[in-house]
Amino acid sequence: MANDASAAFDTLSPAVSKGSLADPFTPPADSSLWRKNFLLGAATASYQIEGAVDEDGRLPSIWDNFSATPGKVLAGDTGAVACDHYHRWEADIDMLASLGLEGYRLSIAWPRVMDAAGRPNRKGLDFYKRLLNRLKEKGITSFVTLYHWDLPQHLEDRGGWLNRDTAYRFADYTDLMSRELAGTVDAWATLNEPWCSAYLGYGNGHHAPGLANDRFATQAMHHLLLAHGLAIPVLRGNDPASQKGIVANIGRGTANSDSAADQRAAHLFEVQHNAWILDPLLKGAYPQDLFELWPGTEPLVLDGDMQTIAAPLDFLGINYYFRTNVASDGAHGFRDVPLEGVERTQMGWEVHPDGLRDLLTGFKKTYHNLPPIYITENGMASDDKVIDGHVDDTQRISFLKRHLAAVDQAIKAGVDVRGYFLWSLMDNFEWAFGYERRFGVVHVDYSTQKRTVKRSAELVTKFLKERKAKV
Ligand code: IFM
Repeated sequence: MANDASAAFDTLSPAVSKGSLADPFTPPADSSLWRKNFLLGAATASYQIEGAVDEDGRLPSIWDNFSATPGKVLAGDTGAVACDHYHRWEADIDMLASLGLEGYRLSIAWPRVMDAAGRPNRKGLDFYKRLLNRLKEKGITSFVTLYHWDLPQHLEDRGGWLNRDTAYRFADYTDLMSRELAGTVDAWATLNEPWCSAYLGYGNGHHAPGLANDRFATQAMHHLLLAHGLAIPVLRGNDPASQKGIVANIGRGTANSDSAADQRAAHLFEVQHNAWILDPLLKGAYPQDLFELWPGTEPLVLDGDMQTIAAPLDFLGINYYFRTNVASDGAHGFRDVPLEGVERTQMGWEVHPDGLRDLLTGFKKTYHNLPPIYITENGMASDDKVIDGHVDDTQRISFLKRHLAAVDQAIKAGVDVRGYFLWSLMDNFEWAFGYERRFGVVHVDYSTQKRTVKRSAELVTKFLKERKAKV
């Protein structure tokens, strides 16, 4: 039972530690990942793991309501219990530490820490204080995301991210968190993946709050970015020693043919997925061709908003998962053309590590002020099963190795990448896909809450131990 996570598993399973198992993970000797200051960690998010949705004064979030609505989440799953991390956090942090992971990216549930009148909820705050102090004791670098999609429902009732006022409420929430938690957080990220909040939440309705309107998506995006811009100076004032940034999901779009129309389609795909977020943050302007593509969807932008949004960043968090092959839609947009015969994950997403390298090196050319980068999420879902106490997640091992190699190539090409967080520390509530899709490097049996370390995590641990031992 060496890899039973309910026990202390400082030791690796005999097969891995004795080297009798092939090691298809460890990076080659010339990889920059051997640098001891390259942070290797794992990430989670509050609604996906915590459970305890109505304990200790937590208010309802948009995801409680969305997941309780029939037909919105696969199998009717909800985050009501999830990984029960709210009660098991100590064992989970012990597990993280025993895996040798050096960084932990978590998010704070806004509805857990603040009431509808903006007053602190002490019990909720104490949960995060205890957790962050424990990470500090263990010497684990903490990356804290303030908003990973669980908006308090009372704010959605007043328009959510369609209401400009939500950006100011977010600044108040940031103020409270950074005063209360100053000194315990190494790096703050304002938002996780504003593109997903805006487009999946307000554009196509696949995520909470479930609205579907193109104009809503762009306005929500503007208010999210404004919230970010308002929060950065608040964080600087309250917690000067920490790093401040934001986390963006980025997408690689490649053209289905050499035709000018398909090349333009691939360009527009990347404008819509990447420049739409990175241009306002790093250039203080929205990309022009975005609204030519979708006329009439321009958000309402007030004087001064773009300067607020372009507040200097200490780091940029990048989440990367897959590539999309596109062709012209015959008008002035693009359409997906899924490639045949390519490797895919349980999500159906194409495995394409080069896309990560190409995007990173492209950003370096496009943005002269590109801040230091952390890959704040990368990983894959597979239908993992525990067999004889082990989970042999072969595809994930290969996926991680190839994506880390892509990061190494980007570093060698001059991109300042300082760390990488596995998505995710453990299997969890995968939003509209519920518990079916397993992204963890630790398996969770949801009927018993037993954690089982997957082979991928063991190999990461083995590498980290070897790296630590190197003089
Ligand atoms: O699970 C999500 C996470 O919450 C945000 N980034 C993508 C992951 C996989 O879909």
